[in-house]
Amino acid sequence: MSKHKWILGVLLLAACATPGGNQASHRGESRPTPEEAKAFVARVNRDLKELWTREATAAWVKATYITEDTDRLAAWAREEVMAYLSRAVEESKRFDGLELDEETARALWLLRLSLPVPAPSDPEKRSELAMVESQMESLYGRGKWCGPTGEGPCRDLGELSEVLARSRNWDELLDAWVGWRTVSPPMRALYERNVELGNLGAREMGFADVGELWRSGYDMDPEALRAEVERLWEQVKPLYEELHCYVRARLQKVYGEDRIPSDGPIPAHVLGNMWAQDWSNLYPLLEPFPGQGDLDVDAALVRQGYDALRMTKLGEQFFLSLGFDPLPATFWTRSMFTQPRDRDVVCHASAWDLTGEGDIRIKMCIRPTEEDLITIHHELGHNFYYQKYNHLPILFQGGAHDGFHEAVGDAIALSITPGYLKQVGLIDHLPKDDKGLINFQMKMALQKIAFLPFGKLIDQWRWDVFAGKIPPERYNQSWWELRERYQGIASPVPRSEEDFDPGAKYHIPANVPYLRYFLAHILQFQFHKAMCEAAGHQGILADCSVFGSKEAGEKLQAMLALGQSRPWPDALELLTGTRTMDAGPLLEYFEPLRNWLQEQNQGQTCGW
Ligand code: X8Z
Ligand code: ZN
Repeated sequence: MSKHKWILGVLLLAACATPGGNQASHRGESRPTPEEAKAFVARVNRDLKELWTREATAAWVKATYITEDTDRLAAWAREEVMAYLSRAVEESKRFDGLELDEETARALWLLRLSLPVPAPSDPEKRSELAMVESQMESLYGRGKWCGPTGEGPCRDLGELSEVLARSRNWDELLDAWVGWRTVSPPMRALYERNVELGNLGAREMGFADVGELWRSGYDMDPEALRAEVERLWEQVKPLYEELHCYVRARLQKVYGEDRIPSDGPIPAHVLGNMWAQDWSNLYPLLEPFPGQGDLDVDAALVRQGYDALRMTKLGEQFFLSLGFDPLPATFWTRSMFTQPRDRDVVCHASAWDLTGEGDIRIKMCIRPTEEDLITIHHELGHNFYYQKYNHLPILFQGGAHDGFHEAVGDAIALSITPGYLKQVGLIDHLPKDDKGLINFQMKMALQKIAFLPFGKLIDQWRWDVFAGKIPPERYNQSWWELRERYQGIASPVPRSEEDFDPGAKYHIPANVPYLRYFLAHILQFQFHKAMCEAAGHQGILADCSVFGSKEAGEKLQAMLALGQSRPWPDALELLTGTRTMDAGPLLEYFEPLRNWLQEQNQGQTCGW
């Protein structure tokens, strides 16, 4: 984009403040035409591409170098986008009720959904919201626990997560768990304001509140979406309960009956992860058949001297084997692969598309672990999705719905089977029999099944917060009620409204909707099954790796290339032949483990 063109764009915006530029019809002097609507959309697509590039550039610099100054720069750039969108949506209302072609109507609808937390049109409030958002994310990114006296040594989230992952010492775990949660109380007041201001913005966009805006991005009535989520949850809940039952009994053997109850929730700090959302770090404690098949990828990565770049190359290789185009040279020079030693950054992994035309990157603090290798595949899934839909107008550049975007890399990572790991030399020999399969499935279930209730409850909490059903004075209490109800876990120490535990999870201060991950955990098994069929895989789903299958790659790419230009069932149908989300393939995948778990749990009191 030329600088000259950009300045012109800004001047135009400032001068007439009408993205459509057609003042006459705005005043109602003549009824707008479908052609005008089309021209309006074309104009908005052009403007947004520039504005989003500006915003993403500032956001990138801030996320990779947090200071008060980059906070401000990012907030200003965001403010401009917010201001533009408020005006554009207001203007687009003149096309309401007009008979429009499908594409134009869809683009106008997507325009209203394009900011997760839209700003009120009042300039002061808008600027306040932009700053509130920027500050919350920075508080998270900068967060450290310096011990009870505050004198250090200080540890960041990466270091504290390492304790949660590897330590089996109750008090050490507790210290890291409670310590990280000292980072979030200062976010509480900001979050309250975020809710108030966001809701004002959402109402201007025509939604009851921010939660309704979020539920409106699924090509169905927002209430129907709620029901859809419940339906999917009911499909998978029995499997989660079996896993919970087995894990609790085994943890009781490690930590004792006085610490792990037989029939109550599991303390949240002993599950191997800061939020108890992924339990795979407990695998060494829980391995069903010890020594049957060596799945220690962590050790292999270290032994073979894998660094961040080589791990990322391995990820890219998988996509290339499916026929995807390589990542651009700038991906390798502009991404942030490791944690810098000299400054604060937002380490939470993310994938970026800065320009909508090829400047794609990842930002991660990669360590040589299997968990990070899988996350790399997750992030690359976003990048390859960007590449596939970059040809579309910017308003159509997005996942079929946001769960699709999150599911692509995960679906690929489901092909990281013991067979594939052997092929790339990350394990020595294949587990031979059913025992090896159960071991592998346990590891997968600790990632995928353990996640499901967490994936669901985060936005259940936020939907109710935005709707005012959970007022600030019950933020923390209601958070723990949901954690207990869905995950069957409990805080290991008493909590109060002095705390703000939701803020200790990245997506809350960063305002990233979370339902997408729940849906992705269902969808990825649908994608996997469809790709395995295309690849001609014979045998059980858990054994399938589509590595090297151009047929699987072609089907996947056809779906990705639609971006969000069509309702998501059209996209899903292209790959899977079905138009509904369904946990059937997930249940099929875990069938062997489920039978095994049922046997193990016989005679146990499950539930909490
Ligand atoms: O946030 C992420 C990705 C970036 S989109 C690393 N995930 C969720 C989380 O970490 O909580 C992936 C799984 C769920
Ligand atoms: Zn993601």
